[in-house]
Amino acid sequence: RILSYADRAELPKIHPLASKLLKIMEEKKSNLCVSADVTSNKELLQLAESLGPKICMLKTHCDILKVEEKHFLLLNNTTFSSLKTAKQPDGLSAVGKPLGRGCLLIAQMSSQGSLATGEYTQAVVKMAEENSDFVIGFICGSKITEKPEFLHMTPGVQIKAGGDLMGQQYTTPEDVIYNKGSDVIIVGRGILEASDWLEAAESYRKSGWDAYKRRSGQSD
Ligand code: UP6
Repeated sequence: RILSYADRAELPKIHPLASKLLKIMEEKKSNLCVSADVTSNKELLQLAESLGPKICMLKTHCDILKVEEKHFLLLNNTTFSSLKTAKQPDGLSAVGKPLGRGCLLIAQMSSQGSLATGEYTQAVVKMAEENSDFVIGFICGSKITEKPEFLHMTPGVQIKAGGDLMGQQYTTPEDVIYNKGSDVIIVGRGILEASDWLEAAESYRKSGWDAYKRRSGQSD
């Protein structure tokens, strides 16, 4: 039997942020991260407010936000990536750790023809293992390390498998969590393009959670 999210939250070597996320997942019965790819701050706040109860994490794309109503520009200062980070993620860690932050490394991508495969992916896993006091996991398509301290988070998820015109490839929550052994599904348009956000989020939450229960051999 595999370790539950709750078990993993208590691992002796777990990063506090990973532990926090795993506990949230267990408490809210949600392994759903919504990708808030919206361009208005109002919509972003609405999303957070309405879908908050269904999600374990909200992923933002602050650089696409247009703050138009009040007539000012938005300067998106992503503290970590704006620092000198030649020796990633060592440089990040020095700044992020004291702030209680953690980082996810992109190990694989969901887009067609992605070059983030094979040796690159392996090098990323190694980098994570060597920096486990700061790296909490990966953006990836499937489980890439057996170390239960690391979180696997997967984009390119829709209830119906398929793709878009820009090369995005979709697999289902069931496939990602049950077959590929990932921990979190990252869903954007599957929810944002639905007529009812809340209903869509609930259906993704349920699929993701059911798949996790099935994987971990628990029935509820
Ligand atoms: N994302 C991917 N694939 C990756 C990494 N990141 O799709 O390999 C991001 C996208 C988008 C979200 O930039 O913000 O995850 C997926 O959105 P979607 O569900 O609407 O395709």
